Amino acid sequence: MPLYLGLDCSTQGLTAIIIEVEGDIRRVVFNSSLNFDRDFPEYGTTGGVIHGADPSEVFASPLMWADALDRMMSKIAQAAELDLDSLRAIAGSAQQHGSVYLNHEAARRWQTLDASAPLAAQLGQTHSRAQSPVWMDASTGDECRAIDDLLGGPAATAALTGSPACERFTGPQIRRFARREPTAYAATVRVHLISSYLASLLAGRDMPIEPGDGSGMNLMDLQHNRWSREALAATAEGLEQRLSPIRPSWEVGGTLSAYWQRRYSLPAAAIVPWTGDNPSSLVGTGIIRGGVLAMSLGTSDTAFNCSDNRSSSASHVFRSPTGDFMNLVCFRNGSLAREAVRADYQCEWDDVARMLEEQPGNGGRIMLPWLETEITPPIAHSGPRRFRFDRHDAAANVRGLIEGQMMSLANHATSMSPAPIERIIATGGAAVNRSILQVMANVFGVEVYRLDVQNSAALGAALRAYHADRLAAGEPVSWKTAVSGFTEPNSDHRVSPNPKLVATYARLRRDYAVLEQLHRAQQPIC
Ligand code: XUL
Repeated sequence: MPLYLGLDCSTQGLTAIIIEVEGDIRRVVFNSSLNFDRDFPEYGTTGGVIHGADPSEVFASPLMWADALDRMMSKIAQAAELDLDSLRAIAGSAQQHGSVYLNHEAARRWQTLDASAPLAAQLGQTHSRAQSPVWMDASTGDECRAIDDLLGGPAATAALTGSPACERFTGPQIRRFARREPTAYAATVRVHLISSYLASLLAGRDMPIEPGDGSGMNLMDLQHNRWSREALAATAEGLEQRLSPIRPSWEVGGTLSAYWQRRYSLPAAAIVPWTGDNPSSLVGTGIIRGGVLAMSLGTSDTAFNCSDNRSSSASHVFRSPTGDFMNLVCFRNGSLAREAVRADYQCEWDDVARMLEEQPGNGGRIMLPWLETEITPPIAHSGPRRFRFDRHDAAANVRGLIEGQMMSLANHATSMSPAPIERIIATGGAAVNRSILQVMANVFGVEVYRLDVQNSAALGAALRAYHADRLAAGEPVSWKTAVSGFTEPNSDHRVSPNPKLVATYARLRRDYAVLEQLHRAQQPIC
């Protein structure tokens, strides 16, 4: 039976999922994760990253990611249950936006690796920058302002690239490096995304950049899936020659290099371009058409959809690996805010559930839940705003926060979605909390499902590997066929709205929108 490997290199670890697909038989046959802090302590990371001298600088070592890839391939090779001769294709995803800087030695070294020796030890002297800035890096504010100014302002940058210049995006990272370390930039022959870097290590040569992850760089012309001359010029000199070409997501870009084939007795599997973790999750949650909204309840909360139209009210518009657009709104006040309120009022999750069920709608009391500065809407001054209650009422505060978050998500996600939202797929750590999903169902007025598979990005990668392999074999499958059997929501995990409460929240959502409008800061922040 053909096997397809999907890898996801997230901020905190590396996950591999292998699927087996033939006709109606579709199942996950391998699912394993490595954690950077626990399994690679020699890199000294916390949460998968290290902070620079300036705390706004956040990095990780590209060698750590290479090391993790090597160890994961070794785990896969040792999995007795897998017939790896049937491994047809490998795709992947990685945390978005981070950049890897390579010198002239890299491409030659990738071709001449010794299969009897570990990968990372052989990659010394191939990087022109030892540490890679990652998406949590916030040191590029000046660069963002400069790029926006050169492109005609944040709205013009967003119209061209899908997002205003954002601190965590790759273009501003490259600009800062080129200006602060011109000699090291001059020695850089290739700048990769983390995704395209890892794909290149598998193929043993430079792999292309894929439009889904390319749209997180402030460098790609989103409409045409090509490098934007203006954005390149606003970022750094000689940048185009340092970037791989942008190629379609579904186009096989290489084969597994001799190093991996010999080291782990693997076949010459096809290497499919890697994408970003968010676009990959879109496929891994089965969101390949409009009308379905994914809600990822994580450190921050993110709502995203797949649409043939780009939304003007999204925080970011990326390309979906299906070729459509992925509209995304990002809320900084997610799980950290929920945890902060829970800690403040010394509640367990059971207490939170009880409070939410006790008085849905909070008796008309509303909180604008901006414990931290907020991205959506742009709010520069932190601190929750309470209406008709104060900080002493624990239950009103707990309900106020979670209901406020859900009303904000609903109002903004609805204005981002051209098609009516028919159903929500909830993922992320807080999605295991049924009482939160119940508030979500009541506020949105639609059914909410939780997916069984935890790592939707790695699953999405495996599904993309399958889709690209069939296309290359001249037996293309539709995206619907590609995701079927893996991404159907489990009806045991369905949460249905209560019609009476839907009406209550519809009224409250209007009040919420008015209050939010009154408090919106003037200046957008990213
Ligand atoms: C998306 C973003 C994060 C990273 C890490 O724009 O910055 O979601 O992809 O997961």
